[in-house]
Amino acid sequence: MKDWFSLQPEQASTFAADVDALYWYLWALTAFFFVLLVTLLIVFTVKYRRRTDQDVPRPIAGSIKLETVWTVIPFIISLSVFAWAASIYVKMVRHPADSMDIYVVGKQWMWKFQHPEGQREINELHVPVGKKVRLVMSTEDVLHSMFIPAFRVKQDVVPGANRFSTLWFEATKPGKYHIFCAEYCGTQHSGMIGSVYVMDPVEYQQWLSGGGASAGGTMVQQGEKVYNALGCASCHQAGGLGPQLEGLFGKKRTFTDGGSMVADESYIRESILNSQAHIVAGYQPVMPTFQGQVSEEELMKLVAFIKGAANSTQPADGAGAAAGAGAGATSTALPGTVGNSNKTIAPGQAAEGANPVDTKTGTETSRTTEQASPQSMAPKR
Ligand code: HEC
Ligand SMILES: [Cu+2]
Repeated sequence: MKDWFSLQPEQASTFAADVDALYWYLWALTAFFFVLLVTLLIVFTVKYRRRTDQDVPRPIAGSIKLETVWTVIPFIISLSVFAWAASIYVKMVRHPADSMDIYVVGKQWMWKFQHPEGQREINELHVPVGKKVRLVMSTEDVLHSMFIPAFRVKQDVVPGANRFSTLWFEATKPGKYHIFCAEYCGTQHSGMIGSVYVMDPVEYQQWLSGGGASAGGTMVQQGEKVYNALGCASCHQAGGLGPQLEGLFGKKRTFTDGGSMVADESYIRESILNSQAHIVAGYQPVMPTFQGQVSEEELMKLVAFIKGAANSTQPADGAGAAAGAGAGATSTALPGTVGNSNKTIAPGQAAEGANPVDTKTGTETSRTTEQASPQSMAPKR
């Protein structure tokens, strides 16, 4: 692509070619009809112009055949646009099961990213090439919209919602691409920009394990700290008032009102913020709401923790093979955890620790936090 001029951003994801083809199809259709209509307009204007004062047009009686043709053909053309667009849309909204999840919080005026391994970034997002990446997003304040033109993806992030906004892509080309906020969100909206760095997988692993950005431990470990600090385990342990959360993620839940739902990130979010919205069958509506007590980032960590408890068998979100040593360190530290039920939650996740040093730091901090936190020391049954 020429650097000095291009009609479109670079094509850097698996969606890009599809979206562009549809775009050019629309463009070609529009151009074709524009030329056709303008040509006919000019030709007819000349051909049927009034030549003398006595000219009187022939009466037109109408033609079923002609009217059918000019109704059916545009109808079929419109449907072709619909069918094509819908097929691309479905591909975009149906999330692959084997994606690597990155958590995103929008805020006036920045994008905050957190990787499962714990690394945090602001206005910069590093992702590996050729891997399906899913962004699980929410906002701390107003409406924002995540827009990555080179990937042809855009998704609003709505405040006060019970759901996370999600978006996925698979980058196809290493490089640096723009991130925009595509929803006017205040005076510095235009400054809410950033870059995606698409890296070779090996480089990405190096980036992940390098630097102290992940000193707080993996998201699962950080989530466990929040979980303990808020005293969730007091109800959600074996024999507690609430259901045990191991294996919850991805399971179908049945509610007292007869409804049901598959437990995804948004369900866990809703369970925490709006606990009375769906009461799990067989339980009392005693869970308090944690609205206002957890930040968006803490909420995401909790979700990662609960989610991690479900699918220790899932691909470890892009974590490198370097996890081996980290796993050992983590599981030895875990029995110190206060909530009994957590013991089973965490080890499966230990494999996600990308680097032994960070993992160790994480668990050490984790232990201190637990001891320091009055709630987590609250009497357990
Ligand atoms: C006072 C006890 C209590 C506390 C504290 C509590 N919960 Fe709950 N929780 C419950 C009960 C009871 C249910 C089942 C009824 C319902 O759906 O509200 C539940 C349901 C849930 C569910 C849905 C579980 C399922 O099987 O579908 C999730 C997720 C959850 N809680 C997470 C949390 C988190 C995270 C915390 C800490 C921030 C927490 N809970 C704190 C009692 C509690
Ligand atoms: Cu914004």
